[in-house]
Amino acid sequence: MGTLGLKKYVLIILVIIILNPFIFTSVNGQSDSRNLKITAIPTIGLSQLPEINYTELDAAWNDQKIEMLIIVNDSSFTDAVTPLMEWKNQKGVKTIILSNYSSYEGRDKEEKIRNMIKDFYEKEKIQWVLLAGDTEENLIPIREVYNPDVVEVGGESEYSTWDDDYKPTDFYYADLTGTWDDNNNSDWGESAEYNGENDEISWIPEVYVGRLPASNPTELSVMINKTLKYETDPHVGDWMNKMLLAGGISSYSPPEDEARLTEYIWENYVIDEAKFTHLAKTTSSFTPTIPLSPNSLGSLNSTSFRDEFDSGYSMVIIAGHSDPTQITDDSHEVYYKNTDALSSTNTEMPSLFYADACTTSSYDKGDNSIGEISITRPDSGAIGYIGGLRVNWYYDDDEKLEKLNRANAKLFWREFFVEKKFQQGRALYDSKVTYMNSDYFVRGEASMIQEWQRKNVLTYNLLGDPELDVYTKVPAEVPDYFSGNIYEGQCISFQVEDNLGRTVPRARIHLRTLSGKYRTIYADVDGLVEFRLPSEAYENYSVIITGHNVVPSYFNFTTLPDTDMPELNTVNYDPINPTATDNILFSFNASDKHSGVESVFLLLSKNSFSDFSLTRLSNRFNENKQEFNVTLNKLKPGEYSYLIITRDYTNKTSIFYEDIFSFSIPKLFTDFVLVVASIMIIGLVGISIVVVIIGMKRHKKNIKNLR
Ligand SMILES: [Ca+2]
Ligand SMILES: [Ca+2]
Ligand SMILES: [Ca+2]
Ligand SMILES: [Ca+2]
Repeated sequence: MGTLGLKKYVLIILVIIILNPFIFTSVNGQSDSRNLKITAIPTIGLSQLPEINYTELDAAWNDQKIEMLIIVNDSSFTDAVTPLMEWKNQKGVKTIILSNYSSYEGRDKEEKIRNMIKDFYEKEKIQWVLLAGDTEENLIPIREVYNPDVVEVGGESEYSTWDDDYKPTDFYYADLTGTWDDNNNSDWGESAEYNGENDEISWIPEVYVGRLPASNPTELSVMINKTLKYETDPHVGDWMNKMLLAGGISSYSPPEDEARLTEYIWENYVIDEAKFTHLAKTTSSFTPTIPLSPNSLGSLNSTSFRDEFDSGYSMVIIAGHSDPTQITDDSHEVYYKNTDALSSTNTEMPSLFYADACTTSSYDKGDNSIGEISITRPDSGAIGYIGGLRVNWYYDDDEKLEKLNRANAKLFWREFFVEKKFQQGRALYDSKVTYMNSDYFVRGEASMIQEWQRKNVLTYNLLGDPELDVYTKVPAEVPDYFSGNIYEGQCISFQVEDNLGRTVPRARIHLRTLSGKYRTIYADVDGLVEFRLPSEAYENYSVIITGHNVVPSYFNFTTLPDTDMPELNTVNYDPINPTATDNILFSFNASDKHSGVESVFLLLSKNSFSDFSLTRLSNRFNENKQEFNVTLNKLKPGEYSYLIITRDYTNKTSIFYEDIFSFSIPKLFTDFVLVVASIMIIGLVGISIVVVIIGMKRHKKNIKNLR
């Protein structure tokens, strides 16, 4: 390994060297300029270096894409949703309100709205869609999909007089790549079985969808204000760290205990994150585990669920049977009614409410379902409600809790707690994908050609803001990561942990300037974030950090000018005596105290840089590495000199050169090698002939084997 401990003999931009070699000597106070090959360098100018391409960085700071759409029927709803849009924009989720669906193509309003969402999905970077209006009065209609599950199952039908063939779903607005009507017969979302060829649905959603089922602007304001208060000024209390789980009896014969599911969820997911209360009603074949305090086990009955719910829980699941207005089970005891929802007293403690049951969220059929009432309650009830619009399914003897309803519920809470997807829309839609990729499907027991599978994926929808972070703990502020000196063009990296030392997964770091820069960077699931500032000094930045269990935290800073020249600390190459058959590995350690190293250039020349090859090694915008390595192509024999240039993110350039920056590739001894080789070949042939001859003599019978 050739290692040179580099002293900074040369640190000056090349232009100066070119103009006057003596300046170098005086600037650096180096009387000893013996190593400089200044006269040999003049053909190199900095203009020959490729420029820093700031396009991507500039776009990130000046042209942030839209991330969220709030869709209203008409401008009479705009005022109601404006405060939420303003807050989303303030925290850095770039959001717009749309009502101009009628300017998009489509056979009906649903298709126009979806084409509008698609258009923004293709042009912008939208992840979140909030449908701000009820399905009735044709405000924001829901897509009716051809999904005759009850007909296929036989002997079953939808609740009441509801249609057995066509079922509503907002999944239509989330999957933007499926045709949804391949054969153009206005039977939407048909499976390949009915369509005759292709599944009309692509089952991977592109955006996360939620709905606020408001019938008028006043109702919408109520839900918007509840959402806004939850995000910006919540009632702080122990409720934020609590989950209520309730499992009833789906069947006495055979015994089907949903408490098996709710127990599985707390044992595997909840216990590491939150306190909980488990309410269970069971058959004799299942005895729930008694959890350790402060968690508790209680009996599920006609008052316990309602009373606990009203006492305040951030997260709630109940599993049983139901119709739109009451949740019950095979014992016919009623655990929760729409009238309970209408008088909920969990004031300023609204829950993410998951109802693993049929039809509780049939918001397209009037306004009296448990789901719709829970979400529309002012200040109480639900901040998010996930439930079925229609009948949905479970299988008996589902030991692994991997089928239909149980898997849907289990995987939702798994995404939420284990994958740390604390935004309710993300957890819901990602859990659907997880379900369809689960072992149950992989091993071929389930398929999306089955109408009951389609039904379960389509019918569980979200009422509420899909982007909202659900609390699992009392929130805390985060520390000021911008308190030290911050330089123009600097790459900033840190791990977001709140003031209690808790990691903030997917934390949102939003920065803006008065000059119009606006950028949001998301941390990864471990809270790690890395991004680069623009190369502009004396810019004043406002920062807001938000995220799961975070009190919105505000900071500001001003960028300092980069006054530090980029350094080259070491250069190595290997092998130290290279030959024409080697691929030389060059490695550099470069640094810059302020904006950081942008590129290291290696110039290699056989003629004192009259011409040279240029190798560029760069940092990406979101990295700040100091070690750079490159393996060169094989070099022809000759005497080589090399020169290294380091550049920082403010375009400051330093050049490093000494006359020991050279090596030689020895001339290939081609003739000699050939002669030797032919002698050897002759020798080998001779020997082998001898062997063969001898062998033939000795082993005539085995002659074939000798070949
Ligand atoms: Ca069709
Ligand atoms: Ca899709
Ligand atoms: Ca409704
Ligand atoms: Ca610098």
